[in-house]
Amino acid sequence: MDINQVLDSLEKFVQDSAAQVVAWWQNLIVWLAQQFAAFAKVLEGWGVPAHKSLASAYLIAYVTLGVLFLLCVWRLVAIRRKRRRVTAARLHKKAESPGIKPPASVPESEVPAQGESKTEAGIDEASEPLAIKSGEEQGLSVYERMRHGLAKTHRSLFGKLDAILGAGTKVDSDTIEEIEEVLVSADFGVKTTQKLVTVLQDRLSRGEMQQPEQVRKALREEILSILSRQDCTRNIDAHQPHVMLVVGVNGVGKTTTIGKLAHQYKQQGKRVLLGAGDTFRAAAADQLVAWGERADVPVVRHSEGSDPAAVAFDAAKAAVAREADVLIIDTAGRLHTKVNLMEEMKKIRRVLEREIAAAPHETLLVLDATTGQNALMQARLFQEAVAIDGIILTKLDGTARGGMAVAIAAELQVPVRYVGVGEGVGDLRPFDPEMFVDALFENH
Ligand SMILES: Nc1nc2c(ncn2[C@@H]2O[C@H](COP(=O)(O)OP(=O)(O)OP(=O)(O)O)[C@@H](O)[C@H]2O)c(=O)[nH]1
Ligand SMILES: [Mg+2]
Repeated sequence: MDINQVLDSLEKFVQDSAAQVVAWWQNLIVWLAQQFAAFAKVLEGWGVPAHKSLASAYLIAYVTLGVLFLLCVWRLVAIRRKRRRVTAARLHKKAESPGIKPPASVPESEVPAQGESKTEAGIDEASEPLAIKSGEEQGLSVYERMRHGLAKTHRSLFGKLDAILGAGTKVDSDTIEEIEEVLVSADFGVKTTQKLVTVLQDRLSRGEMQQPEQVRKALREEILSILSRQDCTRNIDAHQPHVMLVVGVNGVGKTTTIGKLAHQYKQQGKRVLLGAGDTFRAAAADQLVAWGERADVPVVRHSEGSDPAAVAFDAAKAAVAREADVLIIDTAGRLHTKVNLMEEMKKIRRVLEREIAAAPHETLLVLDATTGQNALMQARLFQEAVAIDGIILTKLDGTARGGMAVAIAAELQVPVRYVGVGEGVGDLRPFDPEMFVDALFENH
């Protein structure tokens, strides 16, 4: 077969195919014309004038097809939006899952090392530099500082709730399921989330919650009610000196918090004394002395490796002798000896009690909010060993896990007394549930 023959057969094939396609289209057009003519006849039967029946048939067919096309597009967009929301919530939950490591006991080997908490908080949080300037130094109001500190949680919680509760959303059990995922990812804890979800489901079944705005309102109300169950205030004038023992695992922010507290009490005109009960390393006492200098308050310290209970004894004696209004004792999160940390805490408490009636008047547990559910675990352990009067939740500014405050209030029955929202001296705020919820829910 030569090239001409090949070209001829190719040409024939193309011609045949084109003829077939043309014939197919002709048949289709003829068939459609027949259908339209038949439809026009039907319309005539319904009283449409003969000269308008064909045009009416075309018009009805086009309008019907147009509506069907628009319905399909709308449905596809709705499915895509829903899928994106669910995937985003799942990814967030995965990214923020705390990786709970239940310690059997708290001594040395099992207490997380300083800095570990930041790693557990996730790459995002750890890599973000912490604010060094306090809100006060930036000239922000108390509420603005709280808002500023809770910005990450607000963005995460509010952003996701917004995606779920967009305008025109039909509130149903799927919506509540999606909210459940968001709450768990913001570290409200499984138990607390369950409580909140049950309230939402009840309201939904009673028909009280049909609009997205009603869901937000119900959630806000319920969170506020959980947070308001405990009395967060404390009178420090009942005893003189009022003795505060600050405990918590290492790196959570005990020393920094004591520095901030000393500054606040000093500003209020109180005579403050600090006790450097963390004798684990010399730098710990140096750090407290630096805060003491900053707040202009004296510090009782011993050398590295000495008995923390001896520091507590000397500090208590000095507080009485100097007629201090407030004595705050720092403690170590881990020990150089194999002595159980909790036994050491009990010993410090016994010494204080012997020297000053009913002391310590407050034992405050410092928890790092960035560690999520691990912090709850630590709280339970400390609670079992020493009576905890209040919680100080630090580093709320560096995390999207602000839900921790709600989980603590709901699950530990211990009030959150203060929240740390930055490293600056003014970045420790007495915990105000109303302000906290506003900072979480109000549009920033
Ligand atoms: N962003 C932020 N950082 C904080 C906050 N509170 C403490 N920190 C930082 O957390 C780190 C550890 O704080 P420390 O006060 O040394 O913690 P600690 O519990 O005394 O640690 P140990 O003495 O090792 O047991 C420091 O870099 C503090 O500046 C807070 O509320 N927000
Ligand atoms: Mg310290």
